[in-house]
Amino acid sequence: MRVVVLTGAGISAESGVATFRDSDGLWEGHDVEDVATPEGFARDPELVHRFYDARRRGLALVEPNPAHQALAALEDALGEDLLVVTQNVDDLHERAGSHRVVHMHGELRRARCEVCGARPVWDADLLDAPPCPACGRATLRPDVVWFGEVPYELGLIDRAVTGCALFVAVGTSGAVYPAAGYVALAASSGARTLELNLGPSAVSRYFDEVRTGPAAQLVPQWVAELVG
Ligand code: BV8
Repeated sequence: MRVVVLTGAGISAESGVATFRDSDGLWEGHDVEDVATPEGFARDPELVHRFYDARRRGLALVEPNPAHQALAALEDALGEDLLVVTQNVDDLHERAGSHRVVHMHGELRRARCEVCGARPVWDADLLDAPPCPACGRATLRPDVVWFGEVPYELGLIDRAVTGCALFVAVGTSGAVYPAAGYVALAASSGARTLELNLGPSAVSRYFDEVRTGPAAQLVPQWVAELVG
């Protein structure tokens, strides 16, 4: 059975990674417009680099939680019949052992050259304008999809969502498109839909079934049911 799991910040919350909207609208003390838009980056690149450099460094301080581990175990069982589409830019799915992961909003551990388009794996800071490994220019930005920018792999994701038998959303508020539209696309393509979330989301009404609780409990339970 083909399964697509869409994850959001809530799956990493129990690993200690701040979610996007649970912190009363300010994201680690910053306004979205200032740190997650191309306009904000053009206005104050230093602020944006400091924001992402701190989050990139923060990855070393957190670990995958049982929800990430359960999805990695599910991939062991389902192989190519499972695809994880994540809105998260952390590397916790990969560190838990998942390989079939699509980061539609990019990754903290990659940079992107604004001139040559290279997307090197990147673990250092970007504040001090290091040279692009491919073209040598000091034009690297975080390889993260900001508001107003087109997410990655939309064609691949659309095909996976329209072709799956089961669509599961974990830890996402359903506030950001096109990700929030995938449950409706899955349902219209005949898939069964399940939401695992701490509280109601903006799209809970589109799901056949909604289970409320922390991901570190709900995801292992659901995976155990699925793989029996
Ligand atoms: C695009 C990367 C064009 C940065 C992010 C008006 C109406 C509709 C749409 C729009 C509009 N105006 C503009 C738009 C489009 C816009 C959008 O949707 N805006 C919204 C805010 C209205 N979207 C875009 O701009 C996108 N691009 O549309 O391009 C296009 C599209 C298609 C084809 C051609 C052209 C680009 C959006 C990407 C923005 N970048 N992240 C970074 O991470 O630094 S998005 C940002 O929000 C987050 O990073 C995250 O990825 C995303 C969604 O947040 P969630 O993951 O859901 O997290 P959140 O905090 O919101 O919720 C956490 C949830 O977890 C909660 O429900 C909570 O209850 C739950 N939870 C908490 N703890 C737990 C838990 N659940 C379980 N267990 C727990 N322990």
